[in-house]
Amino acid sequence: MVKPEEFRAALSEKSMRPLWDVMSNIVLPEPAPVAIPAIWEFSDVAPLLEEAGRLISAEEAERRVLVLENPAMQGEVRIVDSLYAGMQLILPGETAPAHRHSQSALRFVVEGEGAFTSVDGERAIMKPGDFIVTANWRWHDHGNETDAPMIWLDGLDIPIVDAFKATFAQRHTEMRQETSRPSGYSEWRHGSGLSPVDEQWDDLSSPQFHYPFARVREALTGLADSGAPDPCHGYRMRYTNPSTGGWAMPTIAAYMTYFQSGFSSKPYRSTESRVCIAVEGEGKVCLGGQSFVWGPKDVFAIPAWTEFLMEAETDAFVFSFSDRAAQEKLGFFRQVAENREVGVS
Ligand code: GTQ
Repeated sequence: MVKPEEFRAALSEKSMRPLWDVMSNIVLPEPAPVAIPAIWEFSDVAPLLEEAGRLISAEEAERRVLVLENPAMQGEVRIVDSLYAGMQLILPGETAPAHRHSQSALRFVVEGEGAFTSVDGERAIMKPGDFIVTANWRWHDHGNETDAPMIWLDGLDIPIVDAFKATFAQRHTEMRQETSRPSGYSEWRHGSGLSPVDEQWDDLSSPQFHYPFARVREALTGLADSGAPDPCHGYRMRYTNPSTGGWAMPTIAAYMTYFQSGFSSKPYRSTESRVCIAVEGEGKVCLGGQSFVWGPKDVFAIPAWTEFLMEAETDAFVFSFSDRAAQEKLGFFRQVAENREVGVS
């Protein structure tokens, strides 16, 4: 009989391996993310972004972005296992040149007002708290014709696309694409509870690509005046694709949450890997037993299956995005609220 080591060596030589050696590392009883809970305080990010503004132009960099990289995944260019996030700066007079790629992107506006991101021929004029979708393979460029810097958080599904090795990217021949519709056009067509008669929207991303904060804020504060918060989520709503009622993006789920001062959540965890950014207000989040204090513009990462507890010290709005949209489509998504699995008897 062949010795076990010799057998393993013979297998290795022929690019094989016994499953029984590795089974328990790959088919796990529950999620074991590589990413760890982490926070990026805006007071740390802002001066470094300013420095980046002196070092390189948006045009030279193509995108002047500081990647928020999970401390447990250095070199992996991601904030959690399945998602990328970065803080993008565009200075007055600059253009981030037009390109397109297989990855879907979202922008969440952090600072500045009036710069634009153009998607597929339409400009979204950005204000703090706005959520903007850049559907995959759509031409997009960013420009700042105001006299103040503009900063936003980018969220992309880069690690998801990479898992499939399905990526393509292209530079446009022009720095800025031509606009073919006025700003606001998509919102007029899809953002008021109306839809164009007989339109068959077959893109996987939302036809309403700009979701201004003002309307979201009004909705959430109105709801808070009208009923009790969810014990785990506070007043939490998801951004929807008005043509389907589903998520605004095919892979990435996006939410806005309102917490009233003094709110303290019950424990929650899910298989989604999540990125949060505080818009207004202050609070604390306990992530897998570790406590983080957050304030406006701070970003924090909640890896998959990490139990978390939120506390709001003041009234607060927190935007978040996760890989839930992809997970639901693939049948992976699970959540546990107040120690009970949701949707499972
Ligand atoms: O603005 O198109 O943070 O293509 C990373 C890749 C931003 C963008 C990022 C990108 C973009």
